[in-house]
Amino acid sequence: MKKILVTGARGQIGSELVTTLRQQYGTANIIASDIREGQAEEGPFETLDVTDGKALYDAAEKHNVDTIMHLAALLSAKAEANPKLAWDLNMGGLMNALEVARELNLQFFTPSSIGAFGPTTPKKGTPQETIMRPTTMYGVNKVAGELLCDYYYYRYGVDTRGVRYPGLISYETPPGGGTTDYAVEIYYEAVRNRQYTSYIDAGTYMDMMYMPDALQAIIKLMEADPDKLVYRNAYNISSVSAAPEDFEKAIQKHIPDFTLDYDVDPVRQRIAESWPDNLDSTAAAKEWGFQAEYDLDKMTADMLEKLCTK
Ligand code: AKB
Repeated sequence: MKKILVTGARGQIGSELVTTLRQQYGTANIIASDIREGQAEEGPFETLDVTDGKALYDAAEKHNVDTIMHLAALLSAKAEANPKLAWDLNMGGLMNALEVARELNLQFFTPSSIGAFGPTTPKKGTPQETIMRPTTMYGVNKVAGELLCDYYYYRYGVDTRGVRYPGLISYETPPGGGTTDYAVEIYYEAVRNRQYTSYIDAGTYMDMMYMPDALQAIIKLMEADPDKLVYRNAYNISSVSAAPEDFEKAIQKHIPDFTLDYDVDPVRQRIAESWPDNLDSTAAAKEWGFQAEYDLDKMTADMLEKLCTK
């Protein structure tokens, strides 16, 4: 039976990942941790700042975990507003978590992102291996993070694994400080006000994914046969490539009077334009069977139904 410490457990991915892992492996075996205080009555919880390496080590040792899923990080727009903090948290936290994995011989997962790519990367069908010259602090952190995880695998044999996440869409916990957040807000506002003003311009394509597919990807990758993993730390995964007007049309199938207009934020628009339109996820499919279940229409139907009954 697995025993897993999840950092950043109160964030968008973490909050749903902990629930899914607890269903799969048992509540007592999943230790949620976050710098924000949590609800210990829902299962084991540690208040934890990942920039404190000793506290991270103590939590992992105390609960005798065999795996760390390290999610604590600043997203792209927040990182752009505070690059020094982003470096300290995203790189310092990752280094601390990898050190704990090395010292305690733990399996390790951390997400990379479409943000690891930059404006010189091929935009369509972005290959698994290609030019990676990001122009954001978040992207610099993600590329360096991928390489650092590779290093811990080659140098120390730590079983590091990871995926490059697209923008993630969910109805439980809203994201905070990302460039792709509009694709979550649009659903909330469609249900609340039947209107949304997008800070990302029409015609700007990015990869997006529904949370159930994102969570299944982690579980599948972590359970995959290690001998099959060539690109163990940074698999391209994708399911939906969409621009704001694609969400508009998909939502209008359920809410015909929904309207979308634009008030473009230059910072997040610049970040979005530097990212790919859609990634090629052939390696993930071949090496560990990645397959998304949700396309734009299926995701939209589920999101709107869940938000309407929330
Ligand atoms: C962000 O927009 O910063 C994230 C990401 C794509 O990594 N959602």
